[in-house]
Amino acid sequence: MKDLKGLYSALLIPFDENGEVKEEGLRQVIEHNINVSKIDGLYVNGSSGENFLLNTAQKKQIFKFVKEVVGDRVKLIAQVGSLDLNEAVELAKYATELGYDSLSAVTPFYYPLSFNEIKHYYKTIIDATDNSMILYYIPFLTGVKISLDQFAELLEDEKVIGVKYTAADFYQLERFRKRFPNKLIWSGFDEMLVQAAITGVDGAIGSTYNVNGQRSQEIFRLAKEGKVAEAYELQHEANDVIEKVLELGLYQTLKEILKVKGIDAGTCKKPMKSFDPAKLAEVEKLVKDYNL
Ligand code: SI3
Repeated sequence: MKDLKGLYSALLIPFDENGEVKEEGLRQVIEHNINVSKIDGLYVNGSSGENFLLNTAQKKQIFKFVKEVVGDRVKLIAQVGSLDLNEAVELAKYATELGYDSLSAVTPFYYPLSFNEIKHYYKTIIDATDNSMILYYIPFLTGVKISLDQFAELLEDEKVIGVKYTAADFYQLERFRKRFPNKLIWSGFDEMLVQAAITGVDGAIGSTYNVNGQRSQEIFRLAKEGKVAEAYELQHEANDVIEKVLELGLYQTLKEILKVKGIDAGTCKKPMKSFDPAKLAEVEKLVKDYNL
């Protein structure tokens, strides 16, 4: 199996006003990620891909198109988690046949499911293919919390190679690292990359790496080498960017940054609102000031 460590962009997807995928724009976003952001891989159909607003055909269209454009140039992880377990299985098979390096699935959300139900969900997806699985843990959006012992149960399956951990619980992260030294952890909060790197994660997956990849690679490298003060200098810069992006609207503003750089990053899928054009000058200033 490929070494899946490293920094991944949670791929942004350009949409037109009707909510259809703009394939030529997507090609440009992918090329920017590979050639300019210098990421190690792409996390496809995650939160940043507005996945939970898409129908099955669109999810498949994106998996297929991304693989065609990327080939084997960078690593590819397919997020297939869905409240419709049949859809999750269908997508898992589809992405595996396309050659995705690993699957990932968000914890099932909305309905308060028992841990046994969550286990069954993962087992069903995992058993459908021979691909590996990365748990996608993002409790602030899903409302689903998993204890260390419950993680241990999910990780018993050898095909579960690790977790994409989007939580700021650094105590649990430390306990996880100590207890499962052979499993992989990708940090999910770009604004806490230094802290995650010091805690021993193997990589990171995030939305802002689409536009701030090289600086983030440097943060990760410096923190891993123990050059914490230097890493923090760059994290401060990254967090200036992230703070502004969150203020103006996360995915809309990341797309707007790409547009300022000449990339047709489209708009967000409704009901997400579009970028407010009155704020364009603020984005242009951000790109200039932080050399994005
Ligand atoms: O596509 C994805 O699944 C993600 O990008 C998850 C990732 O953890 C991002 N979280 C969300 C909700 O978008 C972060 O990269 C996040 O955008 C960033 O840290 C800014 O808060």
